[in-house]
Amino acid sequence: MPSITPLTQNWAFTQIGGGPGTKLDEWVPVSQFPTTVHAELLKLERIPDPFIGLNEWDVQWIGEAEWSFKTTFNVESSDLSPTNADLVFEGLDTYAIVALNGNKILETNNQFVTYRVPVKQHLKAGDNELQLTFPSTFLKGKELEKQHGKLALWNGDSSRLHVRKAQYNYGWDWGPVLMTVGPWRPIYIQTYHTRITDLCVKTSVAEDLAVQINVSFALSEHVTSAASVQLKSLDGQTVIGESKINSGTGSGEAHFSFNPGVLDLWYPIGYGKQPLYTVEVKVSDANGGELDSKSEKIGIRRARVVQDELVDEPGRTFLFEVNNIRIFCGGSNWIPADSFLTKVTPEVYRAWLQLLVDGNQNMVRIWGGGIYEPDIFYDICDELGILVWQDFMFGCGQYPAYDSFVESVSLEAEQNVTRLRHHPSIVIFAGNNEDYQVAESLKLDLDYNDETSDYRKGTFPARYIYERLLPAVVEKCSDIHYHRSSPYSGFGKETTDRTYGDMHQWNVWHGSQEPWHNWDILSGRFVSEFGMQGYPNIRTVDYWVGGDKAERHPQSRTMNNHNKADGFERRIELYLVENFKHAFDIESYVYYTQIMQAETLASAYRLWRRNWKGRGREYTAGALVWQINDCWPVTSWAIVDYFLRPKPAYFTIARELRPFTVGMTRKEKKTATVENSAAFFTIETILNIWGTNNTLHEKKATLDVTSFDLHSEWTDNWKKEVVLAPNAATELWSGTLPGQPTRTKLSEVPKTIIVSARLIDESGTVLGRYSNWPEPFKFINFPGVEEIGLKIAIASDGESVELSTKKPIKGIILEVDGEDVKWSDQAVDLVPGDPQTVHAVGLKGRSVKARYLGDGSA
Ligand code: BMA
Repeated sequence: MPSITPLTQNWAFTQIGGGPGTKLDEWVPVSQFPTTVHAELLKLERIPDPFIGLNEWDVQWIGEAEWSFKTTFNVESSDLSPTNADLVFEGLDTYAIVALNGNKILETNNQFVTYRVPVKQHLKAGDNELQLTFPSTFLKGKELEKQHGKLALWNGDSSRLHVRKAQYNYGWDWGPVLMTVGPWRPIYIQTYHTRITDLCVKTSVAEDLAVQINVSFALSEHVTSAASVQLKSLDGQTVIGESKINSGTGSGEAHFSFNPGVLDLWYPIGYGKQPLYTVEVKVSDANGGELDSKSEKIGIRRARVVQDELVDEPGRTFLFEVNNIRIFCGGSNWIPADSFLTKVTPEVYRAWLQLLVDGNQNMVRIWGGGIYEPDIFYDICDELGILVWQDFMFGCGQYPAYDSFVESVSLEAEQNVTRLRHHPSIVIFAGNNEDYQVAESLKLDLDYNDETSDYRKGTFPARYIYERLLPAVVEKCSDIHYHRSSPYSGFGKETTDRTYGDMHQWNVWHGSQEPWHNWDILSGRFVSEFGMQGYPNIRTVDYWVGGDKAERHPQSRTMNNHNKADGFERRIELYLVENFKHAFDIESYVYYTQIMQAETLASAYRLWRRNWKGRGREYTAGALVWQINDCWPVTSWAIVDYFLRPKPAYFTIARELRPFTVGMTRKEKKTATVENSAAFFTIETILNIWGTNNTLHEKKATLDVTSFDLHSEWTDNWKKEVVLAPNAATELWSGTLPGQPTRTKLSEVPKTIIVSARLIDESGTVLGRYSNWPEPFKFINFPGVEEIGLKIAIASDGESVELSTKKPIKGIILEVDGEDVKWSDQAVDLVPGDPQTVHAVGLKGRSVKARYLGDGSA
């Protein structure tokens, strides 16, 4: 049987070659393995924490220096008896020259590739020395750029386009420039006579849900062997199918067929369970001696990307269907969870993905400027039922397609698709992030009707990769849908077309900087990116301020360094000034930017989920917010910050992704009462109410609508029995806003009417609630804090915070001094007669502070 020996001990590292800024001219033992230079120098306190203040700029020398790692490991002579001995490098960042006992055995140029090197001839019994030398990736990229030409991009140094390294390391509009270097993934020795080199399990599930499983495997050596292929339940106990194979060819196949209902299908969260099976291959020699065994966890599901014509709108759907169920995808974009990836443990991944599920989200997009995440990420998505959109690692650039680049990309794609293809959670591969948008904006050679040219000769050469190389690899190695890019429309349309494919709706924040209230007219068939910035928790701000009181204000140089978005000042203030009377001390700025982000993003999900109107009317089939996480402490579009502290937007989004929700809009309808007159008119305020239900069964409920006048005791309530259609949005009511008389002059200031709508089931449980306020909020003259009468009571369990009020309140954000707590909700909208309880794990009876609009802070 093959044996694997991880090489994790006796590693040391040093800086090579002297030169400016030499800081480490000795061999120093590493603190962990795998590792990277920054992580080690930080542990050694040889560098300041790049996440604090302006320290990022004190460590740039590391990215331009040369580094080396070495270890010695012992080999017993018995270890050398098997026919083969390979050294396997699962991830070297990025360019490395590898020597074993002084013999150069490998030269690498791709951070995303696993390198396997036969080394039997170089190994000796006793001590062996392995040395990895990493020249500067940044300088390598510069050389390649000089050689092959400067190309266009958004974010980072243009030389990044020539380098197969995590692109965000070059800096992004939410991330620092930290050019990591080192052996970032495991290294091990594998000895064997023969081994199973490839185990491929292709599952196809027919429309009637009958299942076909085709297993194929290959051996490294063509030996006469017998193999058994077993399909087992996940616990390995029950053998569901078995096939015996005798072969001398070094490969084998087995096929299993099952009628509908025999096997348990894998469903995304909210639609069923996530059963997993195991396919196990055991190969033995002619005498029955086991040669090797390999198993793969699989989930069986029928996943399709459906692009059907719509009943009554132009274009086509872009929706995900699993096991014949059409899924509204409410989720997020994922970026690498740390600038220093070796710090991201399986526990950290689980915490993030559990947070995503706890936020009622069912999809995560792994964005093209990061990394192909480790197996544990996808294992957890399989387990939790999170659908995965996987980009190939290209982001916002005019990438080259010269032979050596294409060769490296081809290996990278083949390896990563092969590694990822068994995960039921992965439902789409996308060729890149926004590279067609770069091409469109620069008017590069991009004729969407030209499907035949050799694009490598034009100004958008990477089209060859996205339209020839990658689809071929995905087709050959998996049965997962391939999409040329995100965004991509297809059907000859540009990426900004809102009626085909997926789209990145950045005209709120970027582009035309639309008001977020226009999300309804900015929607698309599948909105795979959109966002709004918000400050993180004040504790996170204080982490990067590092105690420097003079810098603890929104306009400081330190704050600036912790917001990388071009023109962020103007954009944040644009949306604040247009909507909120706000204050400028840092605590208030955290509050107002967070409420702004929470409002902006919640309304996007609310308005786009309304477009999911059942079969043939899936006008919008998904919304993936940019971004769920951060890679360092920063102000960005993230809805959860680097320290996994959710921002209020995380909770307002979670409320809009509950199985049942209620939504409302109020729009003014102006009608001229005298022909051609601009002076004589009426203005009615029209209120529309709808409900959504993402379960597969219709839901009966009571729609309970209460309207309040903020400046008097007037209220109005009515109830209506409603039926929410299954897996769709249902329009429930439309009419004039209660309590708001028709106006005839603009000087007649509308009343401040707040409408609270709740969906209540037969047991009295509130399925969903939403309060609709007059906007912009800045126009509202809030009553005094006394009159508002917010009451915060801590229940006897010391962790339940009961909120009640005398007047409607908008945007309550709760806070405690000292250690943070795990809140169950934030940015709460409260109305009289509908108290709400927020759970605060870790509160331990401490008093709770609240900020809200009209709390007197502005
Ligand atoms: C899109 C993303 C990222 C970027 C974000 C915010 O372009 O793909 O590249 O960080 O917008 O600007």
